[in-house]
Amino acid sequence: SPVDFSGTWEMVANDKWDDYMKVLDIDFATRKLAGLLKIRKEVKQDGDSFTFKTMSSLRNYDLSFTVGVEFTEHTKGLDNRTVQTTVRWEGERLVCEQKGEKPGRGWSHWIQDGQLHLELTCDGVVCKQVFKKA
Ligand code: VL7
Repeated sequence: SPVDFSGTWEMVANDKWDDYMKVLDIDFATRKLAGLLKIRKEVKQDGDSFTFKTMSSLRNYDLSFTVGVEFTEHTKGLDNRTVQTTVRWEGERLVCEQKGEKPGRGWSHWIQDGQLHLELTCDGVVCKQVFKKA
């Protein structure tokens, strides 16, 4: 792929974050704390191999995967569910499907105007996050 997601990214926008957490059954107190977070991503890309580190003062979440290879993801420290995850290229977008208890769950990443965009989707809710290069 000609796209390179590598780098350290700082959140500049987070739309429908509370709705997304609600649909994942995150409790009120945790949602209020999570709503205050400045989330950062550290992304390492080597061909089709990726490591995403999502970091905040409340929780960190690490995910490594290879495009096209299904794996079992445990969303440890988040909603603590187990999903069957596959990430694919759709053009220059990285599109993830997380099959499990929650319908229509997944995410999509792309680069636009030098910023990292992320849509987190679950059961009809779409949370939109934007990150600038640190
Ligand atoms: C991961 C969180 C709400 C619990 C704490 C919030 C801590 C920081 O899947 C994700 O990223 C992908 C794509 O970049 C790579 O793994 C997003 C955050 C979803 C859902 C759960 C609220 C408590 C946020 C870790």
